[in-house]
Amino acid sequence: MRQKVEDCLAYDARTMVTLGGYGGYIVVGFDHTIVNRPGEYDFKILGNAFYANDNPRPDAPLGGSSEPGIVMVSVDTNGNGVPDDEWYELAGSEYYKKETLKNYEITYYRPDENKEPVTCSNPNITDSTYVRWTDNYGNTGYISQLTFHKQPYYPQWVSESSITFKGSRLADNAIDESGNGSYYVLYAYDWGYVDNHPNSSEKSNFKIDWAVDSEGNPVDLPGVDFIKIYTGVNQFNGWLGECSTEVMGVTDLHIEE
Ligand SMILES: [Ca+2]
Ligand SMILES: [Ca+2]
Ligand SMILES: [Ca+2]
Repeated sequence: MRQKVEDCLAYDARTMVTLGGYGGYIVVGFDHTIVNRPGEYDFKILGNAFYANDNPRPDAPLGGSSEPGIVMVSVDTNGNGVPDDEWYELAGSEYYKKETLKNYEITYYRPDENKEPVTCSNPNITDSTYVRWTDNYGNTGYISQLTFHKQPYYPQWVSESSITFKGSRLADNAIDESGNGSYYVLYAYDWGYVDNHPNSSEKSNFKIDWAVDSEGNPVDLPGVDFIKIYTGVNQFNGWLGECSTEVMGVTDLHIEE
């Protein structure tokens, strides 16, 4: 799977990689350090976000298909070429808001392969209790299996029966504007998230200046060697499925050619 993902993204291949539900992530590296030019955008992350054309709500804020992913950056401090160094979150527009949960932890449980699917009123959902999750705020829920995606959802390269992800959790961003489940609008956050604004937007660019440590203190990084992106919202949106950040590439904005 690692090789498959690399083939999707490396050398500007621009093939979409879907990170899955909250916490699903990818780490990318480069053949050089992405330099931080203070005050300037340093890299762009491509997703597949778009704005809605037919939002029935007048004067709605920008939204459509925004599935915000949170960005972390790292410096290869120990020089071993591997991302085993400290990570810093890029504090986007939601970072300091009280609705953003810090130190969020979610655990997903491997579905029993003999599990009987549970259907519901939505014909696009083949199993509404497919992958169970619990979090450290006392919530529990399920990732539903949809007719559109027939592959196993629980990572097949993970041998353990459960898998835990930790990070910041953004507030839910989708609203069923139709009231009947037919038209969800996934609203964009202002800035600093992946798959949140269209690739043509400046708001799909990132500044290394936004990096903060685990306590939320700004850190001054001369450049970064690794970038991690994870799905930052834990929300199920009916026939669209779970909020799942897409990545199509990462570009150093300081390289001319
Ligand atoms: Ca910069
Ligand atoms: Ca390292
Ligand atoms: Ca998307």
